[in-house]
Amino acid sequence: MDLYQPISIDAEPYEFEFVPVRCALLIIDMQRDFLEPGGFGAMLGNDLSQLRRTIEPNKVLLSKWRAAGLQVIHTREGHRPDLTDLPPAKAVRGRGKTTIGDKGPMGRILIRGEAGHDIIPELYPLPNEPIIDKPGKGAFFATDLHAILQNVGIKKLIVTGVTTEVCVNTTVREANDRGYDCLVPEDCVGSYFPEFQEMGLKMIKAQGGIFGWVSHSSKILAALE
Ligand code: TIU
Repeated sequence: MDLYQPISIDAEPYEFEFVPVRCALLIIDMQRDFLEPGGFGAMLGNDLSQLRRTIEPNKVLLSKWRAAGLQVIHTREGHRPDLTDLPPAKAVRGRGKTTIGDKGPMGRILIRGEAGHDIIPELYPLPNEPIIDKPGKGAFFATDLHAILQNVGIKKLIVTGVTTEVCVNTTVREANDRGYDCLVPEDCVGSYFPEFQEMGLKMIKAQGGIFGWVSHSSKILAALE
């Protein structure tokens, strides 16, 4: 297939069109701290299995996207070891006994350089794939993501990762306001809460695609054949 020609895939609320070389796969926060026991997600009392089902479809999509030679970008939520980029409000939110920066089974919770902060081995970035370290929920806040997308000529995003209603939704909304069209494959995003998974996706595609499009990774894979 010609990666410079527009392709169209089935999506809601209507078909999503993109030129492959102008579209990046943006994988949000597939970190051990969210997907493995002992991390931030578990510390908040969440059921990790709801997120782990996204690993396999992300793996397949990532491998296909890489094989086509297309742009991949990863994000990680986390903070500097000295915590100077951690808003005090975020540090105390939830009134938990353990908080961001405290020692957990995978090192200091959500701190850059610690084992738990890193991306799960199944989706580990290649050296040529930018990793955006973000202190917030949205991937554009206090990062160079927008500059990178502009520099490499990206106009549209396929956004996957965790969690659907938190970092994925925040990032899609930020991207939408900056002029990017976003497609979210529903099997590649996960929430700890099934009702938020459903509503998080509905909110994106409602009102004619107010924030973006929703589809399934099988549609993207088929289009790349
Ligand atoms: N707690 C929760 O659902 N999510 C986060 O804290 N971060 C992301 O979504 N990555």
